[in-house]
Amino acid sequence: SQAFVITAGLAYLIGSIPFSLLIARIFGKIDLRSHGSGNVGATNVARTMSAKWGAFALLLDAGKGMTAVGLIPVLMVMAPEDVIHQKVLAAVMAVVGHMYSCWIRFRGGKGVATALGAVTVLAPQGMLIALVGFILAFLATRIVSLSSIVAAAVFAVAQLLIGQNSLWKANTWSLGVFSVVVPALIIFQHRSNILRLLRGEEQKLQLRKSERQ
Ligand code: NKO
Repeated sequence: SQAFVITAGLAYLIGSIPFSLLIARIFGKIDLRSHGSGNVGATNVARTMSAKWGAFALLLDAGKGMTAVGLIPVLMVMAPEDVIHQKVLAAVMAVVGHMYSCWIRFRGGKGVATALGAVTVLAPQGMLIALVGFILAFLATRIVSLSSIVAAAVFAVAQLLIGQNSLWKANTWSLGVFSVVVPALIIFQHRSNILRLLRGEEQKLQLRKSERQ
């Protein structure tokens, strides 16, 4: 009903704040969209500024996901049986807001950090398994995009196997849908990375020297 609409709108607005773009503009005096990969995400901040600023961007973008899932249900109180659906809606809309931000012509980032924040609150077991997937893929390849794609896929599989959070339980059908749809969106946002990966042109993460900030 109305509360779901307000939840969706608030979560979208939280997700739409382009923190990476703002950090690069304010502290790096660059337009992230024309530097490095051109992506408005934490990885590109690390690549074009420094690891420190990249970590800051990751923290703020993850914070959007955590805030949407953690705070909106406190502001917009719903019937207990609806709260899980409200949290799932908030999580999806924060990720969508990040990917299709109204402040930057409905463009945006790839949703990894925002989803990470959201699932830290919403599905911590699945998050931890996905994080292991990310770390192993990154240690093996040093390619962030590939590691993000692996983490998204691992999250979907883990969530469906975890069972109590799965499609098979009627009371959490929304979380089951989320666990497939959000990884699919994340992988779709990596389509240019996937083309580069297939051509063998995707670069390993190289950080600038920190004295360049
Ligand atoms: O510039 O195209 P690029 O090389 O920047 O960037 C590709 C990159 C875009 O994403 C980001 C955010 C980076 C976050 C890195 C830490 C992620 C640890 C994530 C593990 C769990 C993810 C769970 C997803 C649940 C659906 O890919």
